[in-house]
Amino acid sequence: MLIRKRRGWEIPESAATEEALFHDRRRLLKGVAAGSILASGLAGLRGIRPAFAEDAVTRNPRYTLDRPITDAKYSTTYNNFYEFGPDKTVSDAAQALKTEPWTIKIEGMVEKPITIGVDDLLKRVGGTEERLYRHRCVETWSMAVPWTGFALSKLVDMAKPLGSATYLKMTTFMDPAMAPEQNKFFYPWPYVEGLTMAEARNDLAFLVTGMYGKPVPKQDGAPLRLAVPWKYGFKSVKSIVSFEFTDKRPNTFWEALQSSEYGFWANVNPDVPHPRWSQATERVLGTDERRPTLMWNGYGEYVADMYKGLTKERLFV
Ligand SMILES: Nc1nc2c(c(=O)[nH]1)N[C@H]1C(S)=C(S)[C@@H](COP(=O)(O)O)O[C@H]1N2
Ligand SMILES: [Mo]
Repeated sequence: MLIRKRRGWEIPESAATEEALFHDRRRLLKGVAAGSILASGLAGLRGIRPAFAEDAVTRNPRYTLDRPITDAKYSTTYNNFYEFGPDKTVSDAAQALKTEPWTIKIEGMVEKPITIGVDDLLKRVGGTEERLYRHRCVETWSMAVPWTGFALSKLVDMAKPLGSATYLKMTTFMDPAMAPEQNKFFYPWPYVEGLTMAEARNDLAFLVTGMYGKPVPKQDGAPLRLAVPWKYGFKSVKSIVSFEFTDKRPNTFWEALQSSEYGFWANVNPDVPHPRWSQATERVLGTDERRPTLMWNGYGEYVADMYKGLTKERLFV
């Protein structure tokens, strides 16, 4: 008999049904009243976090791909998540990540700092949408993924940053008992990333809560991670617990480790090699294909204008 091993991010069917029933009772009752079939309603809710189970996620047609979507079996098993280990095979170890409850701080130079649970945050920003994005790791592998989430600009609007704020600093959880690699002193934990305010307000900057129509797996940065697809993958910080508005450029994790190789900007550019390898092409996960890497990872029409005049910055490292 074939017994499929349950992925860490799929909760048992029994639990999903119970939880969905409890949190989504109103929708269910409405459905029953309208004579819809109970069973199909439940199937649709399976494994979906209650906060966004209310509506089916709609795909935003603005973001299209030039390549097939990467099969989930690759993008959920080939990962970078250094809190759980330096290898690509961290998906099992990452199941130690405890995502409930998950509290997020919006702090620093804002009108009114708040602490909010991730489900409440989703309600405050008005729910989620799906976007198809490319992802290009600085190590030259790439993937194409349907993310579910909301524009980072919505969080910025909600936060009401002061005019003096020039950067948004985003920080991953810090819990060495849960993530043993955080005991290693040579890493500058916790993982920190940052964007300018213009970048944080850019339409493309996306906060991810789901992947392939399901909650984002732990190994991919549950329950809330960033996707900034015109930048190398290390900018897309996972499992965020703090958004801090500041007037100081954040000292980001990889830049702190090795600034000559991983800078603050890290915009994708096939013509600017990494000090140790070419960035001209990329290996598409799940295929033998190498494709030419695109300037701004193909997102120039959305982002190139932001960098005009920044001639003194190392925009592509
Ligand atoms: N907190 C944290 N965020 C992180 C990383 C990490 O190690 N820790 N790795 C980064 C890198 S290098 C990449 S390429 C992407 C990988 O995301 P994926 O595993 O979902 O493909 O996450 C980024 N975000
Ligand atoms: Mo990466």
